[in-house]
Amino acid sequence: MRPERPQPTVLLELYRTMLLIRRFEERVYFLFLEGEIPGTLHQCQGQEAVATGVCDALEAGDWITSTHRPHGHALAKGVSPRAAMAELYGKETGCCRGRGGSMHLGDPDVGMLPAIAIVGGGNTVVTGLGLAFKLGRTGQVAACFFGEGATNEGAFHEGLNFAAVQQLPVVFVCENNLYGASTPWERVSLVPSVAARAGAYGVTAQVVDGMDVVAVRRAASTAVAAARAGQGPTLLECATYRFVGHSRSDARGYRSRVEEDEWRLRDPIVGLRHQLLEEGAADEAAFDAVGGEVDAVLDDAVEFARSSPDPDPAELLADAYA
Ligand SMILES: Cc1ncc(C[n+]2csc(CCOP(=O)(O)OP(=O)(O)O)c2C)c(N)n1
Repeated sequence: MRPERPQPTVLLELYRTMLLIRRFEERVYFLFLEGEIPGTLHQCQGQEAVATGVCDALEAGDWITSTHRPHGHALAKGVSPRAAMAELYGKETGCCRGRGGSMHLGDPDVGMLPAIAIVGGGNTVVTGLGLAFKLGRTGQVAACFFGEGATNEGAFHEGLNFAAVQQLPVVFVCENNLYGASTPWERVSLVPSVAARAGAYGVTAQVVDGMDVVAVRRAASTAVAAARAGQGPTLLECATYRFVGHSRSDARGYRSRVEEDEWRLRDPIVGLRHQLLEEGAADEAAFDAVGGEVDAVLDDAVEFARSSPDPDPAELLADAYA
């Protein structure tokens, strides 16, 4: 039986979210190079379908944890572009009042724990969220984004095992983009897939085409439904690729331009656009309208961030616990 295809309005909304993430990242890249945004950046161009598909499968009251590469997760979960941009600028109006910056985006009001940049850090914290939801019988689900590199951290194994044994309402979402910084996956694992590791803990796992937002959303919906029904965690391994370097100072010498070009042909945004045009579900005018809308949102976000106040230095130690 062919899986049911989402309505055109849903597909266009998924397209919009992916485009928002892509254009947010492109803007941020130039603002960083121009010296407007401090620190460093880990960007997610190419990986938009994973954040978008998973977050669309979650309810507003569900939670996510994220990593050093959190911009897409934040926007897909509903952190406002204004608050995300202002956070990158280190402004008081940012979603963490400018204290966190790029690697700590998050907003409890939309169910996103401020991102944890320690690789594998979210994999145990998410079990705490899941345990709280289970004990409180809240009906909520927690999803944890992480890279394949994180699966060589002890925290990945501890988190997965604990969630399995306790049958917690958690979805583990691995974004397997093939490289942990400059290290290829096959150099650090004799097991070819991350999903295979889940079997060791009795966890159901699935490999998903992470360049296909509809496939990700479908797999995530099944996993979220199982978690909500008390059937415990699922691991989704989403096969994806980051089109850019690991961080802003990465010349990508560890992979070939040919490989990059091959993955670019599978761009999730271009792919969905082609499908919608072919099916007659949307026309060029609809895409132009979405593009214009996204650009206006980002113009506003940049303007908001630029004109926002810096945090008050007198409050430097407020909210610091150690
Ligand atoms: C515990 C820990 N070790 C090392 C680092 C430095 N570091 C930051 S990102 C990264 C690579 C992570 O790769 P992966 O988990 O696959 O995520 P991706 O960058 O591909 O999204 C490393 C080693 C860190 N932040 N935390």
